[in-house]
Amino acid sequence: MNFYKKTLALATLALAVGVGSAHAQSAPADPAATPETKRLLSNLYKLLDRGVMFGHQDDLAYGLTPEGQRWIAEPGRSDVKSVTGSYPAVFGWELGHVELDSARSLDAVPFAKIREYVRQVYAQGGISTISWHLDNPHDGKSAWDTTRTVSYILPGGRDHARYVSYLDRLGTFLGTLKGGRGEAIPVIFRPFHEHTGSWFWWGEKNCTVAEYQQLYQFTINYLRDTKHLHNLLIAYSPAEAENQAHYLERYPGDAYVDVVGFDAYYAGDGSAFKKQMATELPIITAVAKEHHKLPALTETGFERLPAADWWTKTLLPTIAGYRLSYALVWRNGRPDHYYAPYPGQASAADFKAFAQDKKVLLEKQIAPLKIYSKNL
Ligand code: BMA
Repeated sequence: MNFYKKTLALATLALAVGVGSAHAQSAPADPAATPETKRLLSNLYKLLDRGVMFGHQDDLAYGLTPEGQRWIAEPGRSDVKSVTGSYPAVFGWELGHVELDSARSLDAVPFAKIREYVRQVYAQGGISTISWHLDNPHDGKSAWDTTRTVSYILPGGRDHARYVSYLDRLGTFLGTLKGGRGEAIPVIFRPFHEHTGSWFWWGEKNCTVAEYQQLYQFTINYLRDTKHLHNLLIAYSPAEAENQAHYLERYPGDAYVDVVGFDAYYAGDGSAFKKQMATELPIITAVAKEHHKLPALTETGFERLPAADWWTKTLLPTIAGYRLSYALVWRNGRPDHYYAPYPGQASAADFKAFAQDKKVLLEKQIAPLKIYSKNL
């Protein structure tokens, strides 16, 4: 083979095994992403072949005792670990009220603790994802205040300066998430979630498509360019979507998104949950493929878990046929508001069986992979 033919053959081989596309697929949306962030995302794509990572909101911050009473901030304690022997692979944290310079989140967790937890998770080889139920910057009420707001806080708007001050506080906190060598800890940031529901001021009935997209883009650009944060993977996370066009209607663009997910809760007889899952799991699978993004079930759960077999008979069979990076259940906030079992809870044995399924990944499975420092 002469040099020309050899080069051509090698190039053809590279294309055939998908070297080029695999690389493009795993690059973060932020062109300046840190090495740890790039490595994490590339490894998350590889992990899609192994199974779905299990996640739990505020897992290390609080939970419930076998008697169903609250425990708060007990070092090392986790309801998921108490039941299965392993921490979850993914940990959700909530930054609502960081924008007010408050010492505690809207779920009463001190921000100093959240910083410690994110560091602990990173050191353990797990993954942190961050939600932000920020107060309404227009009228100072909560995230659930649906007064029309977005036009006021965009550049040129009357309350823009206040929104920027919120972003400064958020960005400053995110900038303190550092590992042992001073490196920024990569986190999956999930702003303006559940916008297809209209229960938050950024919901689809409360702002136009263009306003939502501008808010999303302005926010991410500000965190990247002004706050110099390059450790963020961004999750786009609507609630219910009727079809792919609806799912993508307010998508801010490939340059602003790394993870395509959705939030879906089981309630009542579960018929709405089943319908939503049957509609949206195929949508995120297709969108992930077309846009080269990572698919995930960004929030799910069944409040108070009254069905003892929900994990293996409902959740697992519903998601088993899909490639999903992770599925995260919400917080064990109160005796009447929890989504992961605690020892003695009705679904604890079934959750253990779910966690033992070879397609379900907990921290025990992913920690040895050293996803921030090694390429899988
Ligand atoms: C909701 C509930 C609230 C909480 C909020 C933000 O689903 O759990 O109690 O304040 O999420 O975490």
